[in-house]
Amino acid sequence: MIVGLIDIPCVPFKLPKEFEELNRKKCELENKIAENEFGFSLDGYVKKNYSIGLLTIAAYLKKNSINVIYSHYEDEKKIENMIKECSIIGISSMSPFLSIVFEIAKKIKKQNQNIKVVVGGPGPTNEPLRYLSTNNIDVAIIGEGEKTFLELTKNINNLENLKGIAFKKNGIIMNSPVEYLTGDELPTPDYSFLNGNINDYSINITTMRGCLYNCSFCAKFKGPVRFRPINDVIKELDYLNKNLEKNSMVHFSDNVISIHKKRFLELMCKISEKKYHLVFGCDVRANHVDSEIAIALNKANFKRINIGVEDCCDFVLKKNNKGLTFKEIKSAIKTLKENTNAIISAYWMIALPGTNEKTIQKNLMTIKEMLIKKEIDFVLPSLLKPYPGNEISKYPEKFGIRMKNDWLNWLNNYYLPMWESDFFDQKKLINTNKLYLKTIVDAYSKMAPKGKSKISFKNSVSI
Ligand code: B12
Ligand code: SF4
Repeated sequence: MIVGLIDIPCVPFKLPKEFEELNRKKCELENKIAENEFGFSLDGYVKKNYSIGLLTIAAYLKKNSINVIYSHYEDEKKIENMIKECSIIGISSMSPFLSIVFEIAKKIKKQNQNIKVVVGGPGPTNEPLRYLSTNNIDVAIIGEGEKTFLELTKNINNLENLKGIAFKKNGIIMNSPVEYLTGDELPTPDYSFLNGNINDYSINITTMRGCLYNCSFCAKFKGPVRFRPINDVIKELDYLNKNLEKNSMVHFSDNVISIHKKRFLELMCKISEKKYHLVFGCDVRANHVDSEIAIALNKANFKRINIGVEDCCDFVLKKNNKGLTFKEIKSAIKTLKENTNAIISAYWMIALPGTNEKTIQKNLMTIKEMLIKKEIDFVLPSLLKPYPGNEISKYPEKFGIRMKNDWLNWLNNYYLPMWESDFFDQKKLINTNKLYLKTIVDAYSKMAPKGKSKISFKNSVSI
């Protein structure tokens, strides 16, 4: 049997002129600051993307002797070939890409009605019925896909007993939840499936799955916390070090990389010993940062560390279940600044529930002040989006939010906010988003050296 896998990791967005200009400026200034003050370029973040989960599924199927054809959604030739060769085709989808999945599924079924079309990823996991609303999709996989997809290939005509799927049979049947892989079973992505040169891709890796927290705006990967064996992670890094050019950026996208401190320190120690020619980035959570952790990150050559700040007002953080105060987050940032040579960036949410005119002004002032005093290097703003799977999308009334747009139409209007509230209409959301971007760009302009950045940031957006 040959199985096809189609990846939709990222879709190029076209922004309205004013947003595009602000984003371009922001990215160029960030790069100039990175080059000037930290001696390295951010180009590792503006390359092609891939879905980590689809590469681990490909690896798992291959290990279990299933032949796999893997393709990016835009590679029409490869997909044509896939439709000729495969009896099952899986498509990976985040919620914003629903319309692309519908198109691909239609194309497959038009050419061969007998191919079973299966969808997985954060979109189908959180809204399986939505995906099954078209007759062109046969099965939605809910949650972790490796075990379920392998079982599906063996039981495609007998779906009743498969865990972790939804499918149609005289109505829609939702089976019992998936059985999760153990940490030791978590596969290493098989990079040989990527089209072309691995150096053309932004490399994101994960060393764990799951998260113990429940921030209102995050549609995190569901399931218990599990850790990949350190030796597997090191083998993956050995492979990347062998195949990536010197100084390539590898970003650890773990939900909470240092949640298990002893294991984290062991991993960092092994990475330091290896003396890779790569540079690393990661995301951290403030209550899992201390000086020992920061020193270990620095020793292991982590040059970019992103931390979730989200908002500087404690009541907003509380309302959104962040589980931390701004003082605690600021103290973690100070620890990172004092103990590393990395660029420290703050994820900052715009328009979280609880926001009012006063909190907007307070956030803008805090951002400006922290950037100018160099307490933080970059701010990564993100307008709230009720992605299916996060608490806000599950309980919009509790958070005072009304959905205004549908994910099916989102790609054409993606700069339009998906929601409104008593305080924010859509216009105010767009203007507030712009105000944050302008404040950040103004502060960067005061800090960045003059002259042009080496990189063109045409495709990089922050919305
Ligand atoms: C790393 C990451 C990225 C990377 C890599 C994406 C990837 N798919 O691997 C990049 C940078 C490309 C990315 C981009 C975006 N991301 Co992102 N990303 C993440 C992050 C931090 C980790 C994802 C991850 O590695 N999970 C681990 C792997 C193993 O899981 P997985 O990929 O989901 O795959 C498993 C299952 O989903 C399933 N599965 C997946 N695909 C398929 C397909 C089939 C056929 C089957 C059977 C199963 C299956 O099986 C896999 C293995 O078990 C999460 C947040 C988080 N904390 O989880 C957000 C997250 C996934 N991203 C999200 C979003 C929305 C985006 C964007 C679309 C928007 C944005 N944030 O700007 C952009 C794309 C922008 C654009 N211009 O197109 C949302 C998705 C929400 C949703 N309901 O869809 C998340 C949850 C963050 C959030 N805001 O809440 N992202
Ligand atoms: S934002 Fe981070 S800590 Fe919060 S739920 Fe998501 S992954 Fe977990």
